[in-house]
Amino acid sequence: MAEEKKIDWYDEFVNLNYKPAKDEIVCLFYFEPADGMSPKEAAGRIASESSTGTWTTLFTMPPRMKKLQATSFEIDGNFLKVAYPYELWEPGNACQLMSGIAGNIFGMKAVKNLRLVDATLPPKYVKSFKGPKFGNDGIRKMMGIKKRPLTGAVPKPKIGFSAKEHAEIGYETWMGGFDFVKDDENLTSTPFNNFDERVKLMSKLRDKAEKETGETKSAFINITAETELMKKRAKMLADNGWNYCMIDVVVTGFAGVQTMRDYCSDLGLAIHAHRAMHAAFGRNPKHGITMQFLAKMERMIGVSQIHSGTAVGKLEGKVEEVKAIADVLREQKVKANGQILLEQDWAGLKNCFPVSSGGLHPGLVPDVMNIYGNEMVLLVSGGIHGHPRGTRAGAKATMQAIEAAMQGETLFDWAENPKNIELAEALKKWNVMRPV
Ligand code: CAP
Ligand code: MG
Repeated sequence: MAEEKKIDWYDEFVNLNYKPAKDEIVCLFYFEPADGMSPKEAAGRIASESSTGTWTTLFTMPPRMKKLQATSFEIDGNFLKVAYPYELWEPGNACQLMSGIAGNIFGMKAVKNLRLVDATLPPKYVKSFKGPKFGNDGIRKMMGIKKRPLTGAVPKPKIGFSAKEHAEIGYETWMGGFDFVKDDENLTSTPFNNFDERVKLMSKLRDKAEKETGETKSAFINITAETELMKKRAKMLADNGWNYCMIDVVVTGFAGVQTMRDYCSDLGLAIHAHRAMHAAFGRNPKHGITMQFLAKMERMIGVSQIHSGTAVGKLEGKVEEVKAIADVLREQKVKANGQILLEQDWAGLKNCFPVSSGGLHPGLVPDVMNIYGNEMVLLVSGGIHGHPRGTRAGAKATMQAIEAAMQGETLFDWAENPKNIELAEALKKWNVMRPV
């Protein structure tokens, strides 16, 4: 019987002795081969389908194509490393990178599960992106906040207030000592809270709060929409003296964020990146894309801060993952960390802030600061508006909890001082409970 013609060539994409070149992109995947598929066969298919290959050998194969092939070069249990030649990638194009290393491969029958954990992006690739406009030092300078975490809150319930009610809650939040008032992720422009009206009223009350406190006050007003409309809304914010905007970066996509990074930077606007929808692909520990990799992409594109989890609040995210995300966002040289992070040299790209939010209240402030330190944006929303004496007292209680943590005092000792009555009242209601 004639020898069966070889129809697939996946094995050509596996070389366990391969040493990646310095300028290759190296990806770390968690993978589970399909039943009957060996790890090597699955690894070959992952490298092939995410670079030059397809399921069959081809009639023509110009020899130069070999140089563009990805190589699966390390298999360690369910973890796989794949190296991609630099020439495969269009500098500055985040979408193309994702279509390559996070595209078809998730749907291959060759794997039962696949998760893109992290990637080492070579300096010359990283430098083809602009990164954050201001960096954390620049943001601190802009807001006049030297050391402590930056603070903010969303009016709650998260949607339904009129623009006037929204702005009044914002004023109370600022007067309680917070720096920012944040729109919720699902608030853009609605009949009951029109964007233009909200900007006008928030601008007026921001000026009032700044005059009365002598502090710089700002807001993450949500411009999320189709890109042309985002530009129009960003312009309106800049025209009204704002220094930030907010974008739901997962739903607007990498192309939208890349466009808005340049447009907002030209207007002097920092971008607060909400990550709504990330858990659709980030939550399953066996399949999808990790938050630490999404955070890497968003810093490279150039947001000024992005939600990174609390570990102690109401939403998913373990302490070690939260710390890994914070490292990706803040450090210049990120160390490899087991099967959670690969090393990353940021080639001088400015850093950005992790944003801890979700189910937080004054009683959890020390836990969150133990995880993040001070270099973060702390959002406490329900945890101030639910204070027994309302928003302003809730913000004060949170500021008192931050002060206690920075002084190395316990909250309960700190709350004994009558000037910290708001903290005492918050602890009476929530103590240190962790909501689920
Ligand atoms: C938090 C929040 C944020 C979540 C997002 C909310 O409100 O405004 O959107 O923090 O999650 O809508 O739940 P609370 P993450 O402070 O009242 O919980 O930060 O994990 O992306
Ligand atoms: Mg929200």
